[in-house]
Amino acid sequence: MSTQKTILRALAGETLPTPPIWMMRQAGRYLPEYKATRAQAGDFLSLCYNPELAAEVTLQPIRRYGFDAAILFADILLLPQALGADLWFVTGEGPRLSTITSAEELDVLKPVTAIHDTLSPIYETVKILSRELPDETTLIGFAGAPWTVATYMVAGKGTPDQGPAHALKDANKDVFEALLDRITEGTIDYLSEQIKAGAEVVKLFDSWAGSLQGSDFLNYSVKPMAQIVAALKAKHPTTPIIAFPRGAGEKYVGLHAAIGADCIALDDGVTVHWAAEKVQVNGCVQGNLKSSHMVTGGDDLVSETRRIVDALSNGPHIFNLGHGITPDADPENVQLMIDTVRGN
Ligand code: 1CP
Repeated sequence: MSTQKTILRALAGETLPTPPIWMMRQAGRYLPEYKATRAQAGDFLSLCYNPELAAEVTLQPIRRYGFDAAILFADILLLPQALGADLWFVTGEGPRLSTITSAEELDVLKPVTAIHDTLSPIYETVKILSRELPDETTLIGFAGAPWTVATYMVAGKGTPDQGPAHALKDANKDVFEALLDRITEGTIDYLSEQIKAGAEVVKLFDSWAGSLQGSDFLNYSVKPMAQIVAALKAKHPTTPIIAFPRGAGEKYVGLHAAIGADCIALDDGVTVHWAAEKVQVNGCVQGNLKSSHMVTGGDDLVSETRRIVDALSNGPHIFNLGHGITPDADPENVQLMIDTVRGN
């Protein structure tokens, strides 16, 4: 039997009797111990840039639940900050950034080589984690995909329809594409440093891919992710990559090859049997359970979890939610999900 970590085996294409499991946003506000450490740090960004405390909150869900993977505690908006955007969080509302909507504003950004000045504490967190994680736990690094990061850099905040980024793309394509290129280049260097520091897998979050249609989806979601994957594979050929084009719908078909990813993460908008037939046939998949089950729990949680495990049991599968767990989730429901997956 292979001694390799279960997540790495699934990512290499192995079908396992029990899928390994981790959870998007597994370190977060649904956990009392997270809230305590965040209070100690002062605020969210201070927590992200404090390697000891960021490692601590990364480890909390591993200690509590024994997930098969830990995901580095950081945020996709740290790269824009490292590129020179102002970033702050408004309590109860979310992130705010200075906006980029013109060539002049784009010119103010720093060169990609400068990002490590800001991001070096993140690499330190990765180093601490690779020392402190249990032997069987895989360490996942991450970044936002260029389109999703651009939606925040253009609008200066989260938006329901990513309207400002679409407007810039349609009105000033050159500036929009130059911004995407800058983020793409920065993401390659950022993830490469995470891998050098000890990340064993990296994940690209394209949380807003679903608002791109037709050739825009190919040009602005798939293509930049494929560029990042190709550059990382050239430098780190053995590091598996997970891509999460949330909201891709029928466009999920063929993405393993189009992006070059070892695993495609599924949101909860696709039917699991459809995904088994159309997406998992091309490689490892992860995700699909509705995050709301972590709030409501009970028999529905158990039956939905079993349904996903069964439907994806004939190919490589990592169990996960279709999106991040929410602050109102009950930590006991997370345990129930894990017990159901592991058949305890
Ligand atoms: O108040 C708090 O403590 C902050 C809440 C929070 C947390 C816990 C934010 C603010 N970010 C994070 C951590 C985080 N973000 C992780 C850590 C690791 C883990 O999963 O445990 C990760 C992977 C992310 C990724 C992230 N940040 C994404 C992509 C995934 C997704 O959820 O779609 C996005 C879009 C962000 C931006 C962001 N950061 C925080 C918030 C509230 C948001 C969304 C803002 C919005 O669109 O309005």
